[in-house]
Amino acid sequence: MEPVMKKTDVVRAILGERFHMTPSHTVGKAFAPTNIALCKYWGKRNQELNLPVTSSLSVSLGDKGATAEIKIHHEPEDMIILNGESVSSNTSFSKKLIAYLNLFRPAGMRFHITLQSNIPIAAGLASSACGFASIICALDKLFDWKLAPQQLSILARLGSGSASRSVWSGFVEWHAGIREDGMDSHGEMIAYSWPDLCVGLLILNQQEKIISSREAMQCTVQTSALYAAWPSTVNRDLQILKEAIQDHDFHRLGCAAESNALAMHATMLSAWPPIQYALPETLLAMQTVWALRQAGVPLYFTQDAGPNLKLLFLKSESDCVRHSFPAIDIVQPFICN
Ligand code: 2P0
Repeated sequence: MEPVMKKTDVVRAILGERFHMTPSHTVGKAFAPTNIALCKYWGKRNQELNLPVTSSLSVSLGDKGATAEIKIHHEPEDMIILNGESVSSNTSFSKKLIAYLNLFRPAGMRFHITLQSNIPIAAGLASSACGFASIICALDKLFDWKLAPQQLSILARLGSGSASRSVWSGFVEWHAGIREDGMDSHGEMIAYSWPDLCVGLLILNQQEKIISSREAMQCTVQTSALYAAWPSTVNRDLQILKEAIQDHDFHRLGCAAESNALAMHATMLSAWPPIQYALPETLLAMQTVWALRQAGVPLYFTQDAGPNLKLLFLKSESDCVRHSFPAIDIVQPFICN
């Protein structure tokens, strides 16, 4: 059955007359940070528009993310350069990107896109989130659309759900919304800073995902009996996280984030076929975190659709965390480098 509302309908509704504008500049360039969800987006109510079942909440990772540079390309095909290397148009990466650009290009126009990312692609570090967010922001500059951040967030969501949160730095809540056209499903910045907050990126395995998060969430929604409990888990965790952010209550923030991630993975374990992103090294790292916590170190983790962990702690614990996890890459989301 054809979806009622298509991506192109959303683009036309937001751009209006601007859809027919020719580029005002020779190049549009924008950076978007990657984001780590403290309360996860897991499950869609609309596959076409990437509309989520629940709201979610993330923290953007400062200067870790992607920079997109887009120009008009006077050739028959788009040219895509990823981290300095040209990418063939028949890879799944290019196909996804070209399908996204098709939503915005005036007839016959081709683009030259340079995407530079300073995070490992496909290592569960939300590379598609910052990729699509940087691309829509670069298109906005190229065409001089001057869209509002919430409109950019809606358009970024059409590429990848979590990209709707990468339009901002700091804490961001993505409101699930209730409308069928998704015009109320966008990110919103939570205007609280937390300079001492650290996110440690613990790359445990760089292999490609066993299953894409898109397929994994669909399988979970369709087959997991535990998924019925997910919306109420999210409601509880979102409330706690927002209060913890306001109060700078690190313990509450860490507990809610870790518990939310584990609850999401529990829904996957109870799906059929079962989905398990953790590897032995993931479980070992979790056990180290739990042992340190038992010993009094305020340290928590979150895990996305991959085997790697993101550790949450305050700056005062940095040395201790580095000692236990020498390979960790520590980011302070609220401190500019
Ligand atoms: C999140 N993830 O909130 C959750 C937690 C993975 C685990 O958003 O299908 O790449 O493109 O909307 O955004 C990854 O999902 O999925 C994700 P699509 P997306 O960060």
